[in-house]
Amino acid sequence: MLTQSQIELLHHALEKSQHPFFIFHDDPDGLASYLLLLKHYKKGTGMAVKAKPHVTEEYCRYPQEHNADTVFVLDIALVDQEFIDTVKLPVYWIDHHPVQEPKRAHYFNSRHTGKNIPTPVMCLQITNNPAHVWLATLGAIGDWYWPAYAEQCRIDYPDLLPQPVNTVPDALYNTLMGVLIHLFSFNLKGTSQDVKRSIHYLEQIEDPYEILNQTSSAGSFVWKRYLNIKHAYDLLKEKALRSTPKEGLYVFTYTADTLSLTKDLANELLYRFPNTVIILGRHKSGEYRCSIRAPITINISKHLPELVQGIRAKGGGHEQAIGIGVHEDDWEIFLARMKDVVQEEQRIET
Ligand SMILES: [Mn+2]
Repeated sequence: MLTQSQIELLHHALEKSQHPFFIFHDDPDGLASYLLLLKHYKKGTGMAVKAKPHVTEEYCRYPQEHNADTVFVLDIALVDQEFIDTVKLPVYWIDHHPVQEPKRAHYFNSRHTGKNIPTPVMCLQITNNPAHVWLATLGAIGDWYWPAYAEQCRIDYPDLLPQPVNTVPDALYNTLMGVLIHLFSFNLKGTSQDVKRSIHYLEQIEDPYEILNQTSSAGSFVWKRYLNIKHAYDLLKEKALRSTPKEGLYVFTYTADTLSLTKDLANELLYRFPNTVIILGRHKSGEYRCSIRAPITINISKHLPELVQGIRAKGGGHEQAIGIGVHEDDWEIFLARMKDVVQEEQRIET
């Protein structure tokens, strides 16, 4: 969480800026963070960082093109020092990924207080706007975190998050709040042009029922895009569910050029197959781009060095979730190592 003085500092910076430029992670919590600040301060331009959450020097041109006077970086794990030095604007960076030590940037990371609290929770602290509690709840649950203010969201919108739902997976897969979270996620898929258009319409949404009941043209637009991508997602899920876990390990690979549904599907498969390590790989350009999910009893990132040693594979992540790219010719070696890891972990458990 942010301290009172950090809240005031960020609030003041957002008030003072005439043209803030927001750079945010292209996932539901990154997008919600951006929308919370944009809707409250009613100014600025936003840009989602696709693929890796990593801002490099090349990004300097975007705030410059928009005549921005301040840059706010939201929910992004890495910002190169070259970006901060070259952009020549004040940079405020709010995040919850592993702590960095940038120079000449105002850096806020909830992990400084020893807790991993997602970015939208901190953005709501800054705006303190009761009209947007639903949006901050969407962002937090979208990042697998149950915020205290979810109770306020229940009061504001009882059917989004009905009682007795009180866990993240239950909310994600069995409530209208979960539908909204997937809608945010799916609207961030596809070409940059598609994503830009979706963000443009989401910026206009004030009430979640505009989306769920399609009562505004902005709501109808993002709903339609959601249904389109959901169709592809459901087809893929149907195929994926034909595979079943073997000895605690589930593996499914697919081929797709433009649409990456791996992260979303890996999460859902872990929900459907608890106590299983999930490997979901998208085959593209000679490699398998994988999302790996592990149950709470297994720390999968600890095994990363032995999994990639000596083969063409690269990845990173945290205890229960990693992303990794594996060269197609090394795929079988990688899978064999995964089997060993899962077996070893099961031995420890029993
Ligand atoms: Mn994120």
